[in-house]
Amino acid sequence: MNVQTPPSAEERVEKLQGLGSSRKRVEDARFTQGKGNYVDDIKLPGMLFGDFVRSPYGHARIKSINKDAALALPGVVAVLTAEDLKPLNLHYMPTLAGDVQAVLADEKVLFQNQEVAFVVAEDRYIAADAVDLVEVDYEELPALTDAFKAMDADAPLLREDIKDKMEGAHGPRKHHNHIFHWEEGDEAGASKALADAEVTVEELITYQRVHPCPLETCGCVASMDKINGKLTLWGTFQAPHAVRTVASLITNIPEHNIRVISPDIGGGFGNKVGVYPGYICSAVASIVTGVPIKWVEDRIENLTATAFARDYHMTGKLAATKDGKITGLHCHVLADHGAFDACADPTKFPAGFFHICTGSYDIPVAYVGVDGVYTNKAPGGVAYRCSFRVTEAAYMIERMIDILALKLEMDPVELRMKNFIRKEQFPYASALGWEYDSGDYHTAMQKALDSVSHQALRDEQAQNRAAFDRGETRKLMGIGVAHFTEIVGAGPVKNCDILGLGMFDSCEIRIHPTGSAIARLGTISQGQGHATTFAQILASEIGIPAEDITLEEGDTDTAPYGLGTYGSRSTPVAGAATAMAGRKIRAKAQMIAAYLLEVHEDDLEWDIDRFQVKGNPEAHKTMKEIAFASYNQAIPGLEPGLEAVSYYDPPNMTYPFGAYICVVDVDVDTGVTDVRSFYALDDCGTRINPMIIEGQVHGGLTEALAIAMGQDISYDEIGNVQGGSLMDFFLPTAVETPVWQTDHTTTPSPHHPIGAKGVGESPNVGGVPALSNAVIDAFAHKGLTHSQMPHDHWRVWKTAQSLGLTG
Ligand code: MCN
Ligand code: CUM
Repeated sequence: MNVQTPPSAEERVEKLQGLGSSRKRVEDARFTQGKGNYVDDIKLPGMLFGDFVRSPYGHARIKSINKDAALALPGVVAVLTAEDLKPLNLHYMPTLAGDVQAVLADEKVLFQNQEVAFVVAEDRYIAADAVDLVEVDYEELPALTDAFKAMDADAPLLREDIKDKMEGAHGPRKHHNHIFHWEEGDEAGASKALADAEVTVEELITYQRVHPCPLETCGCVASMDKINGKLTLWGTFQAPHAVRTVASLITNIPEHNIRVISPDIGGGFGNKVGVYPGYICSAVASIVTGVPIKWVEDRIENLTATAFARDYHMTGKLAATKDGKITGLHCHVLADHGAFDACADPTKFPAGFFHICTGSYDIPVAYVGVDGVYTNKAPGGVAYRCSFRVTEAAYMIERMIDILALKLEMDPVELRMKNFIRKEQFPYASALGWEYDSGDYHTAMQKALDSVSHQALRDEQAQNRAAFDRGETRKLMGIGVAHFTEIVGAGPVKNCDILGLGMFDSCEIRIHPTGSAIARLGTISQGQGHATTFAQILASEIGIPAEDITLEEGDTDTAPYGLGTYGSRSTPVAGAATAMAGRKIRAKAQMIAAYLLEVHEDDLEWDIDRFQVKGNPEAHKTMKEIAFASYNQAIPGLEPGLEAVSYYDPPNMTYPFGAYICVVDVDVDTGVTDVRSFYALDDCGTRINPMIIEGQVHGGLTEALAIAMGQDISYDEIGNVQGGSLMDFFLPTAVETPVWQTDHTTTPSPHHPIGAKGVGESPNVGGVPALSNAVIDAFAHKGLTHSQMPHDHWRVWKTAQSLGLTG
């Protein structure tokens, strides 16, 4: 007889591929074989194509538009201008920041490549040809591209449409180019700390305008079915449900008649949070023509007209004692929002979570004030692994700490260690109003220092500097340290909403009779691997192997309402909803098991993938057996089936953190900076899938390298955008990318059901200051306190030259 031994506990755990397993990405079989289904893969019968006529000017009045030649081209179906949208009241659309944005330019253009007319044609080539045939007569106006001049008395009036609007979303407007003033903290207290301080430092720290530049550009297919009145919208949406609600509000199509689908998305990085004119124009064109319309941007359109990132001018001031105890922080930000305030922040926070800028430090008093201004640049603002402006906040404080260390002649690590929030201070109430959930910064920093042999590096640097001075080398070594504190997982509904929609998230689970399952979430993966990792959370909660769980996101007709994926919120919020919905399944499963085993529920205990009778593990029912019973037995007092849904409103955000150390070698004669090594320790609480986390960190660090070392979307005085194509905009390849060394500590979140914190944006938050600090540190002994990013070869060479170091 063949007696099979039952699988051991370890084997059963292994089979689940639950929490902590480096399960391979289930998405990749599709992606690596060209079987993804992106927006541009959607082809519907009779589909037409849209393309935009865009402004060549940064600021100009539109005197006339002549469509005749374009309409005469065979294959052209329509040319829409603002005049056509006005009767529908759709020539402006609401932005996520309480402003309005022109869908098609109304009398004026306000940034280069702004949408002026929408051509609809039988194929995209005809549409492109017709774009060239639309004649627009412009009268050029003086452009405003320097945010520091936006509120000058003689600054040009940009937004004529709101010139009489005295109130911004957050208080009175001070000037016709002023958007908002927003502040947090104790200004008098911070000023007093500075006035009383033994040592102070001050610096203007600019985080340049950059762009997330996802591989797939933005696009959509709009299909209005005139027979049943249903509008279906496939698009590059990071928040499909919110798009559905906004679409219903602005078109008056009832929400149940709108179906929004985010298919596979080829990278979002925040670029796909906003609503763009292309979506509206495609929907309008489809409603009017009754046929499907596709619109997909090209690379230049994406880089120059969709959500940019950063463009923050931050004046930081730190007060400290002579021995390096920080006593206060004061920061003012001039925020360049471009021509329309289309910043995608939770509505109450026009500067996002910038007020996490006290960072990892126990700073007794702090103040931030932010003024947003209009300029003749593309709108947007929050994108690019930013955690709602945490990137800017971390950059400011981590640069200021290095500047203070220099003034105090103290090692920047020692200064950090001295001011870190201590482990026993958590939960920690920051001076700017946040409650940090958990952290152990000293342990993380020490592990980082030991891993890279920090002291040996400093010794080597001292030798390098001496050798440089003796003329034996032309390279300077720089060591950059950063310790960041992130804030991710918006939520709580009481603090965070988008246009009134509270930022909860959701998961709905349905167990099938044979013991497999489908889970649907309100979030949407853009490459983060949700289908892999959220099944893992569930596997550990309900004892069904991850491979037997289908995960679905992005279709508003089937997924429960959620606020989408950005701000690294999926794990903190939808991940929590997944665990909670799983627990509801388990609670019902327990009742079923009790009935089947003829015991009281309290006599059962959960064990990996089953309920067993306490003290008698042989008497058990596996989740698979319970699933079948739920469909097959009439259990008194219970409905058939096994389903659950959770809408999760997190009690707080999560505060991941990390310690990064970077070593660079700068060639002073060429400005070429070689990243010799980069060590990144991340603590994101309980780790669901270590391999996916590592992938997230590698991607985020590569984007940090891109920003710190080369990316820049700048404008000349007349409003021409520079860096608007990949000829000028730096996108690192494997050639420029160094080897990333990753590490971790694990400090669970006390309020998240499985203790997990987000991680998707952390490497960008910490990576940029570490790289920037390293480059500046290379010159610190020659008197350099700060230099402007990006640290491209030219700028670094100019720095060397200004310090008298070039040959
Ligand atoms: N994860 C984990 N354990 C944790 C935390 C996260 O295993 N403790 C896993 C998650 O389960 C998920 C991934 O790591 O599979 C990222 O999770 P999370 O930090 O919750 O972030 P989101 O899923 O909400 O993704 C958003 C975040 C943002 S805001 C940007 S911007 C960014 C980023 O993700 N855009 C990306 N990483 C990206 N990665 C890819 N490939 N493409 C993008 O567009
Ligand atoms: Cu701020 S970029 Mo991400 O939040 O999608």
